[in-house]
Amino acid sequence: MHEALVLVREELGPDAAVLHTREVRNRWLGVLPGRRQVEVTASCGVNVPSRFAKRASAEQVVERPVEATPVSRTQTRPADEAKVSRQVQSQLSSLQAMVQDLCRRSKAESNGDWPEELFRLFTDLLDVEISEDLARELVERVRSDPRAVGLTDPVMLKSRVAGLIENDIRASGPIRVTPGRCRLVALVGPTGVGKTTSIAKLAANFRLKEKRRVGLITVDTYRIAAIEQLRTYADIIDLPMHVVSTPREMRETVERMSHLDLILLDTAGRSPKDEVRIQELRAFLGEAAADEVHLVLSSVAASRTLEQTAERFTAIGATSLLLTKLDEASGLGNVLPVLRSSGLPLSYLTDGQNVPDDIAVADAHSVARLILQLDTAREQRTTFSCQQPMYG
Ligand SMILES: Nc1nc2c(ncn2[C@@H]2O[C@H](COP(=O)(O)OP(=O)(O)O)[C@@H](O)[C@H]2O)c(=O)[nH]1
Ligand SMILES: [Mg+2]
Repeated sequence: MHEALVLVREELGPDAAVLHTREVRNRWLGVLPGRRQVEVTASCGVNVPSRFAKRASAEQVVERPVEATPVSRTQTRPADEAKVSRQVQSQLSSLQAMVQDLCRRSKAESNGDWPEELFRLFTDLLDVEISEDLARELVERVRSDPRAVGLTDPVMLKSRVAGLIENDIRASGPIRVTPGRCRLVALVGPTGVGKTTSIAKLAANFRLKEKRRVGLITVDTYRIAAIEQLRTYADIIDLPMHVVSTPREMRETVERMSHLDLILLDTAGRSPKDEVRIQELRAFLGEAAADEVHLVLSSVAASRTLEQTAERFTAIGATSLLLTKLDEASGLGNVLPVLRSSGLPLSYLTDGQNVPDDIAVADAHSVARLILQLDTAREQRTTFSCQQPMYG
């Protein structure tokens, strides 16, 4: 080894990096021990700490020099390095995936005596981003469900879970507009979740398809662009629109618009952690005497964030949840906890930026299947679809 390393240093210089060494033992006639050989693969181009940087310590490592014949001396070129690096990267990625899968499986297997089909169900639930605890709870509930006894088909089992989820969540149905009775609906929530876009979708549907008299109010005076955004929609859909900057103005404006069938109130995005702004919003909502306050949540947010946000906005009067950006979410299991724990029913779902098309009334049956990505011929629910009509 010592000799081989000296050869490497001579040939590739002191900065060469040893990539690989191995001892090769030839056998004579296939049985008798032959000469010991070492194979050293080194490069002066690959960027790993050089073993020759500290001469003394490198030599200390070689305690017992043996008769050695270097059988391989490899010098890599930059093109080779890129190739090697790509190979290493792809091997690392597949290793990572393998480890993750193993971790999942070992977690599943630590769940007592689940038969194979229930392990599979468990990992299917994890795949749609349902948390481990919740997935375990759902699997246990399926196991103790008399109607699931003997079921082994993965789709049928998922279908049973869909039934459980469907029972756990509530839907409010569409906004019920009665001509001549002004209904005021506010959309609240964090910034950038799609409040204004959803207002435009709702306004366009109620105005253009349902022929209701609709008006818009915005209290989002923090950004000029926000007012312009809503005004553009109001102009296109041909709706009256008012900007309100104080709670007092709110009351007057609502009174002035009370001849309409529906007033949609757009609000500025509020961080659930910003207590002052949240209280300010509460004052506006109080003056508006909103009939419905839809908390708009992005389905790409983390589960815990969704729960905390819902808790904060429920305290200031949110009455339902409107989930946006379903098209951007890789799995919807993260929304399940907030649907179960907030106590708020789901009103609408949105799945894109197109006004007025990408919105639908939520119903528990479809939402449960969307969460589970049940898209089988038997279930026949491959696409984003809702059972209910848009209007009340
Ligand atoms: N992909 C996707 N984008 C959406 C959806 N809803 C709204 N957006 C986009 O999200 C961004 C913020 O929307 P906006 O209505 O201004 O959010 P606001 O700050 O809550 O009023 C805009 O680019 C919208 O087009 C949706 O359902 N899916
Ligand atoms: Mg907005």
